[in-house]
Amino acid sequence: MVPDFIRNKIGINLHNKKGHPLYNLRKKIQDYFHMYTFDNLYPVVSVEDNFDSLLIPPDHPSRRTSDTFYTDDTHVLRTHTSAHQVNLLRKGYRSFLMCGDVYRKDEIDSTHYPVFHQLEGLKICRSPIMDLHKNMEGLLKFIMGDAEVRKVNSYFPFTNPSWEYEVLWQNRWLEIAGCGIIHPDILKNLKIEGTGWAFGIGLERIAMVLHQIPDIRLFWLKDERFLNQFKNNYEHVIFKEFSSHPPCTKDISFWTKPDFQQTEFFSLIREVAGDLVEDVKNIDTFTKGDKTLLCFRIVYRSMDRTLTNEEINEVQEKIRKMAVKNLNIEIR
Ligand code: FA5
Ligand code: MG
Repeated sequence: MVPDFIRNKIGINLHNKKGHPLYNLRKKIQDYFHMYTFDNLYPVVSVEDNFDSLLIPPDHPSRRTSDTFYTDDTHVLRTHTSAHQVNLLRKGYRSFLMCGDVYRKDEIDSTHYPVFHQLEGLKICRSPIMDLHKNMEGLLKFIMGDAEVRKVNSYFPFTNPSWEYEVLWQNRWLEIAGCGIIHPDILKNLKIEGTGWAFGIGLERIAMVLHQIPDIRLFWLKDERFLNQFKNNYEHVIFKEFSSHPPCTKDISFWTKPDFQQTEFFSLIREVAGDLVEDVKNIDTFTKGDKTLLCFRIVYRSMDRTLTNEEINEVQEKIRKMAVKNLNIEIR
């Protein structure tokens, strides 16, 4: 089910906190679109809303318990704001924005966090392909100025065609938004005539590029040294590092069976280590028969103090024990 570390994030709503960089950013996006914004939709939604209504097939990997937090058999913590598309269309809305916290079992590194925020837009209109790209390009210029962005072909079950926008950041392309033309079957099921577009933006990713924020965990800090930097004149703020503490690195190796799901292991690490973990990488893989030996390198670093080796050994030991108990693995 849902670990406390995740459950405790429900209701925090960083996107609604005045002066927070995610709030500032979503206001700026609202200024561009002038569309009504739903910003208080509850993040526990039905499997039907999150997946079925969006034509996501029954065997799609994103539905697995290793990727999605289920609160019971028929409900999940929404994995994207798209979960509300069909209900809002059914209620008669034809052009709107939605903004909210979304939840996924995902990688652990500086640009991935199990809770993040999306801003989604949807519009029923004619010539949606032209209108979509005019809006996406206009929006990205409006919020990111001269940052280098590119559009690549992509795939989502609920849009066709689909694209992703990426931005050049620290010498690599970082995904910032998915978008496309609403799948005709979605509109047909709702008996809506016409065409339209939809997009979903990752707010943290854009804010990181805008303010040069190096780690996605920083958004969750209640530290005034973080928050005060964005309170006034946030637009051109370049984040100033206020504390930098040394990392502590530990490796863990274990034998897995074919049922092993990496995201499940990452989620367990977050549950035990919380925000102390900065990065996890699979650094070695060795297969023998139906067993695979995996080695992961875990980088721990606190954002507000120096960690002791003893403290991290304890955390590491807890991860080891819990992994043995819950994941059908064998420590080497
Ligand atoms: C979606 O979630 C689609 N619902 C977007 C969409 C909406 C497509 C409407 C078409 C129509 P995706 O899984 O790519 O797509 O996520 C969208 C954005 O969320 C990504 O581009 C990225 O900026 C951000 N994102 C994804 N995973 C994470 C994560 N773990 N941490 C932070 N940001 C993330
Ligand atoms: Mg994507």
